[in-house]
Amino acid sequence: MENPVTKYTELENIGSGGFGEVCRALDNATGGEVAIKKINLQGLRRKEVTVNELMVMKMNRNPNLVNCLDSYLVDDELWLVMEYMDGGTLSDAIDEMYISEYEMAAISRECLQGLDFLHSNYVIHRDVKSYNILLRTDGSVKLADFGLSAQLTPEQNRRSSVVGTSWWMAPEVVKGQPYGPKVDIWSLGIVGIEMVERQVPHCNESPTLAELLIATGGTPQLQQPKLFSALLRHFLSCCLQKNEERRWSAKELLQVKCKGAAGQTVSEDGLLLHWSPRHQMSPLPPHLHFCKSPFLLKILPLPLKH
Ligand code: 3AM
Repeated sequence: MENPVTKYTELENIGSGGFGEVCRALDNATGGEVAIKKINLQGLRRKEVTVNELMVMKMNRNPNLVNCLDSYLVDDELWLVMEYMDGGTLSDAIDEMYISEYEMAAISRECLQGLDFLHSNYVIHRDVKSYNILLRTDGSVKLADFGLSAQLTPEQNRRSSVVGTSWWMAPEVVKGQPYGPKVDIWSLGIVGIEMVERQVPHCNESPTLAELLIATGGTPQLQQPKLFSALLRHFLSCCLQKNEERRWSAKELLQVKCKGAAGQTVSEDGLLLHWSPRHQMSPLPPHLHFCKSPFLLKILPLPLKH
């Protein structure tokens, strides 16, 4: 019933897309920053996707998901008022700075916590990619954009529609086979390759060819695996198992005691906390070394959008 136009002061447009636009705004009552996604509701498909996004955001609150604070219908637009993530997307971070293995482990762990929460609530995100992982300069990492997510039930726990962004899609998705929550783990493995190599496999191919290569190819490999620690390689191989049954779940990746590929025993804190910061990708242009400090949670000390 409130009027969002008087409740918030819009500061700047921070992005736009087929859906409409996202702006940064101030909540006049609290003085806090928010992001407002204004979604144009014209067109039936957009309405379904939007309602989906709103429902999933409202029903699934977690520190590793971008939370919806409010929603309004303003003329032909749905306004989603969300937590403002001042560090931009992980994709921006990959383009603009060097991410050490240590930071990569922390980012992956935060994403896995968000995915574990979604999967425990029978939700598949279905569009995990670096553009949909948002960062805040206090070190928070959150999954965003739930427009393509699917709500499962204990009885009906598989889907088969080919949905997502081609380069991050799991083999069972591109093949149109029934699939479950582990498609998000594959996509997170591709994000892992992105963080390490600064590009996804088949990045120069068209979406159709990329999907064909995912369906017919083997497990995606690092171009220079020896530059990285055994634990990082092991983590990627756990995520990028073509056979869904052999692919690890979010819970397993976070909790299960395991042995690293090179025989290191990993304690019960889990695999992710134990990547060694000593093994870092070194051949990078000097200007990218400015934020190399390997602190675990304060991962992004510098504003990214300059
Ligand atoms: O266009 P770019 O990639 O710069 O990061 C999101 C994207 O930025 C940003 O809006 C653009 C279109 O999606 N965005 C989305 N949700 C956001 C949020 N909650 C957000 N930025 C900050 N906080």
